[in-house]
Amino acid sequence: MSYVDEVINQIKKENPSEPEFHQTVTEVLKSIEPAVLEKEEEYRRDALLERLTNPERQIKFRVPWVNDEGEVEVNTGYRVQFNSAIGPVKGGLRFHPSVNLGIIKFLGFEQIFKNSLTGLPIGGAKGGSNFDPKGKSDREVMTFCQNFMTELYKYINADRDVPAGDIGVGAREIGYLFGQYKKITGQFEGVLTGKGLTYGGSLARTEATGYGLLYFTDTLLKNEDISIKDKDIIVSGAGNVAIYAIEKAKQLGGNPITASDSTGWVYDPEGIDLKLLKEIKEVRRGRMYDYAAERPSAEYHEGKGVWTVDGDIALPCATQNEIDLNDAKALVDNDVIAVCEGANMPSTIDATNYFLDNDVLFGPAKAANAGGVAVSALEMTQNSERIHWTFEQVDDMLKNIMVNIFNNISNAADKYNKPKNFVVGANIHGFEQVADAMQSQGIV
Ligand code: NDP
Ligand code: 2IT
Repeated sequence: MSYVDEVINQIKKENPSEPEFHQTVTEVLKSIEPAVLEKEEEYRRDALLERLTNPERQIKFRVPWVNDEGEVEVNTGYRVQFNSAIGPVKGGLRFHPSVNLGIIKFLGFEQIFKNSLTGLPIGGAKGGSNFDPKGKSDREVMTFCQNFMTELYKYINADRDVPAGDIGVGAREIGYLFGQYKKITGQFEGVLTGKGLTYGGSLARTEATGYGLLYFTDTLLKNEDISIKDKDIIVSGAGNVAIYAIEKAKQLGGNPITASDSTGWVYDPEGIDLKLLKEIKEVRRGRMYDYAAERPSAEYHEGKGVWTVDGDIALPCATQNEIDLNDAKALVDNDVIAVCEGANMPSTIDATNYFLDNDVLFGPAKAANAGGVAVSALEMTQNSERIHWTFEQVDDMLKNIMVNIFNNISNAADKYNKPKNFVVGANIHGFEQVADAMQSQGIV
């Protein structure tokens, strides 16, 4: 049995009931196998893959809080500090009822390679809670965030671990978390990113993941002499990533025609009305059916199905495994040209392989959505220097980072005789830097 297969089997055995974690470990290790083979003796001797797939530290804690009715509720909090070989660990916090240890481990493992691809000095981590912010009052969200931070603050600081947002954690939650960290520690420091602009946040962080996704997609298409202009774009999600993907897609001349949430999706052939979408999602915290009710050109569909829409480019921006093999087949039947992942691991392994086998240009999440964490790292830099850069400065750096990521993963794919297989390219390029740093630092 190959070294990679041994480690995958071991991970499955030692971490039962964590299917998403198994999925990412299998996807990453299988695709880096050619690079591992080149140094197999050394890696086996030093148990490199065993160390890589075991988090440095995982913290699980109870978060009791009192709701508006005066009742006590108890949620579970997590922080998995996966790998600090190339820098202080960094990654978002997810608040969603589906959160469990396996989900946080899958996200933390992906984050190691994504952060490495940015070229910036950040290790990989992820955290969150099964708390559901939906339907909660601002006061309840604040109380929860304060109680969450009352435990988490013990394990983080600006040079150790710097959390940020993810599903269910946006500017409001980051503000409450930051306030509580400062109250407990007395330190005003860049311990979180995605902060408000008046207290250390970076311009363009809100937009960064969606904008970065489009800079990546544009670069990928240009490399094939394809223009994004006038292309119909199918977007899923209607949160932070989806909204700013739609915004940048429009600025580049594309035509985003769908958006979705967990209740349903809209098809709007005239192009998504961004102002209305922002008003409903960012201000009112409403649902996609509210959008359809106010937009005569939009059709509303309950449940799943957004991938059946005929479009040229697909940008999944909601959640993991939202594109399965049947969805991939529907997209390929409709001659989709490119699929670039805004969400983390939105395609199942079968769906990914189907895209690759059918010559769809496929931009994997850890490359395509790295713009968010990249600008988070730029926020850390600004905080350390106690300065603010302009929107244009940050946006230009983001563009460069996304173009570099594309070039680096494309070169890595070529080097291993898998041209245009950006899954292999991203995993190998991300892995090589982390592996080198780990080997240099000894058995730790
Ligand atoms: P938000 O919470 O802002 O938005 C999430 C969107 O996806 C909402 O429209 C939500 O619908 C929908 N969604 C979430 N879970 C599900 C589900 N289980 N089924 C169907 N729809 C769902 O999160 P973000 O936009 O920040 O994150 C979206 C994705 O992008 C995630 O995979 C995240 O990990 C990834 N990501 C985020 C980055 C960031 O900077 N924020 C950076 C890189 C990746 P509803 O409101 O109904 O739940
Ligand atoms: O998945 C991700 O890269 C994020 N949620 C952003 C992490 C960050 O630290 O900005």
